[in-house]
Formats: sequence, C-alpha cells, structure tokens
Amino acid sequence: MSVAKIFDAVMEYDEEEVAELVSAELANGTDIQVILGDGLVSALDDIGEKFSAGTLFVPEMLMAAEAVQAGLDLLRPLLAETGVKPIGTVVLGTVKGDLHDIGKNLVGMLLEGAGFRVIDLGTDVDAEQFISSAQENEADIIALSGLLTTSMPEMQKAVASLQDANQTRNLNVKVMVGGPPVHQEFAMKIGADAYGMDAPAAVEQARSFVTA
Ligand code: B1M
Repeated sequence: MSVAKIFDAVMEYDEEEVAELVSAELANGTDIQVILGDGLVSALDDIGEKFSAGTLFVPEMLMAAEAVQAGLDLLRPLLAETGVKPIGTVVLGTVKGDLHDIGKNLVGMLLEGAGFRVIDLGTDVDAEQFISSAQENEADIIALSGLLTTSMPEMQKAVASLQDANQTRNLNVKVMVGGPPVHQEFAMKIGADAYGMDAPAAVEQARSFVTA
C-alpha cells in the first residue's frame, strides 16, 4: 500500500479506487498532507500539465477532478479537525446572467486540492454578493467565471465594484477572471489582477497571490 497507488488511481480516473485507497491510507495512519500532496494534488498537477500540453482534454480533466474530489470528500472533515490552515481563501462564482458551472466547479476543485478554502457562490452571482462574501470570509481572492459573451461586461462591472470596495470598504482582495470569452488583454483592460486560461492556471495565479 502506498500513496503512489492513489496517484495512479487518479490518473486512471477511478473514483471508487481513490476513495478506497484514501480510506486505507487513513486507516494506516498516513499523514493527511502526504495523501493530499503526493497522492491527489500531484496527480492533478500532472493532469493539468497534460491538459495544457494538449495531450488530454476536458472530459479526462473532469474525470480526474471527480476522482480527486472522492478523496477530498474523505479528507476535508479531517483537515478541518486537525486545524490544518488553508493557504488562502477564494470566493468563486459564475457572474450574473450566466448559468454555466462545470468549468467553475473544476476551478474550485483544483483550488481546494491545492489547499485553498473555497467559498463557491454558484452561478448568476452579482458584484455585491462577491464583495459581501469576500468581506465576511476575509477572502484573499475573488475568482470570476463566465462562458457567455454577455458575461464580459458583467465581469467588468464586478471588477470595477471590487476596486471601489477595496478603497471604500477596507478590503484587500485580488480578482481573477476566466472562461472561454475572456483573455489576458481583456483581463488587463478591465483592471483584473490576473487571468486564468484554464483551471490549473487559475491555481497557479491564486498560489502566486498568497505567496507574493
Ligand atoms: Co451553453 N453556451 N448556453 N450551456 N454551453 C456555450 C458557452 C456556447 C459557446 C455554445 C455555443 O454556442 N457554441 C454558447 C455561448 C456563446 C457566446 O456567448 N459566445 C452558449 C450559449 C449560447 C448558451 C445559451 C444562451 C443557450 C440558449 O439557451 N440559447 C444558454 C445560456 C444560459 C445562461 O447561462 N444564462 C446556455 C445553456 C447551457 C446549458 C445549461 C445547457 C449547459 C451548461 C450546464 C452547466 O454548466 N451546468 C451549457 C453547456 C454545457 C455549454 C457548452 C457546450 C459547454 C460548457 C462547458 O461546461 N465546458 C458550451 C460550448 C463549449 O464550451 N464547447 C456552451 C467545459 C468546461 C470545463 O469548460 O467552462 O470553459 P469551461 O472552463 C474551463 C476554462 O474556461 C477555465 O477553466 C475551465 C477548465 O479548464 N475557466 C476558468 C472557467 N472559469 C474560470 C475561472 C477562472 C479561471 C479559469 O478564474 C477565475
């Protein structure tokens, strides 16, 4: 038995096997951080690299994310119990008027896998909801997802409101945007702090904000 088997089970998209192996490692007394880091997260990093290189695609990335989620479901309560500190808090949602959530969920799963606390506000989220939640949860980052062309002006509004809130409501929150109609130039134009081309890139950006 070893965490390498968990890594392999994620790479084989085998949700049940991941859950069984994680339970067995926990029963063996293996450190949770080792299960998380060497078993689950490193597999997702590998999947992310393959996705970015174009050697595997969204369905495989989703299956891998679901397999990791099966393991995370078992670890999450234990992580909370042992008081392992999250590396940061991200408020995540799909912007107002947009109901697509598969990509957002994937971003959320990878962020959780990387050790972030994720407050997922769901879909059709307006600027004030993002800001209030960031304030309540002392978030480090707001992450805006959008799939429709009409989501772009909504993102612009949300970023402008957040910049205003950073000045007037004593917030210090970074904002990143992502989704198919969005690109780096647009992100910079609307004043976002970062653009995540895909879910692994969103994790990298989020990591850079909390380690800077
Ligand atoms: Co919709 N839809 N849809 N749809 N839909 C698209 C987006 C569309 C491109 C299809 C098309 O016409 N070819 C088109 C948008 C056109 C446009 O505006 N440019 C479209 C349309 C028009 C619509 C409706 C208007 C259709 C209608 O009713 N007439 C309607 C709108 C509803 C609304 O939102 N108000 C609608 C509805 C739906 C369904 C409900 C049926 C369903 C969504 C189900 C759900 O999400 N639970 C749906 C689907 C499934 C799609 C497609 C087929 C697939 C989207 C998806 O989940 N991709 C889509 C066409 C397509 O993309 N091929 C389409 C997989 C997902 C993993 O990728 O979300 O891109 P994605 O996420 C990626 C990256 O973008 C990135 O990371 C993820 C992983 O790498 N990313 C981030 C995403 N968010 C990020 C945030 C970040 C960083 C990275 O940081 C903050």
